[in-house]
Amino acid sequence: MRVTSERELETKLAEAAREMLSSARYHHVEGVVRTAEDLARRYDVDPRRARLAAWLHDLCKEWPKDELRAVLASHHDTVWLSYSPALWHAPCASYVGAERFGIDDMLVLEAVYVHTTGRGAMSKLDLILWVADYIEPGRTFPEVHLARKLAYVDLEAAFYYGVRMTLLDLIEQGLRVYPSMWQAYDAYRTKQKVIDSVVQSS
Ligand code: DGI
Ligand code: FE
Ligand code: FE
Repeated sequence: MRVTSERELETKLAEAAREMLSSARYHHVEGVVRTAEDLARRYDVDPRRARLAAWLHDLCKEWPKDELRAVLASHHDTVWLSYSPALWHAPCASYVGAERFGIDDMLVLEAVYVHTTGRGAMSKLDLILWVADYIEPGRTFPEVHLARKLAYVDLEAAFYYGVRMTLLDLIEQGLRVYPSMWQAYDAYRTKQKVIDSVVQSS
């Protein structure tokens, strides 16, 4: 059943994000919405889908661990619990999007589900959300300029660059890596040559 129009749904998600998130995090989400929409237009993906996924992606980011654990347990999706709690908000937001907001678009729900770790075979929408999350205007880490450039040259290369940087960080900190992030690294590592050529030409 179609509970609300698409515009109403977007308004509801934006309101929920404002209620559930700190203002800094809400600002980040707004940046992801704008960036995801822009990338969607550039790469011929439905911009409304990109906006919905972006509004939803961090909705559970500031929830208490117990609530996140309960959502995962109620979906028998407990493999996450042996990895860092920093990852749990992604699958939780996907479940909350379906249950509380009636979203039944699997492309949107899956993009939100994989927005932190990535996976071996990323859909175009998965890539757009992941990369928009990495390069939105509020991100200030030193490599973000190259990542932004890559995003408009080759979306998969930008994704690979972000995954590689994140992995290097995790390894340096001695943290556990979620398996689908390794799969993403493996699947997209041939994109290194695109990164090299963009670096050489700049
Ligand atoms: O929610 P955001 O801060 O906007 O961004 P995010 O959902 O991409 O990342 C959340 C954090 O999760 C980020 O600090 C990096 C970390 N992370 C990503 N993949 C893994 C991970 N942490 C661990 N321990 N293992 C992972 O595989
Ligand atoms: Fe996130
Ligand atoms: Fe985010």
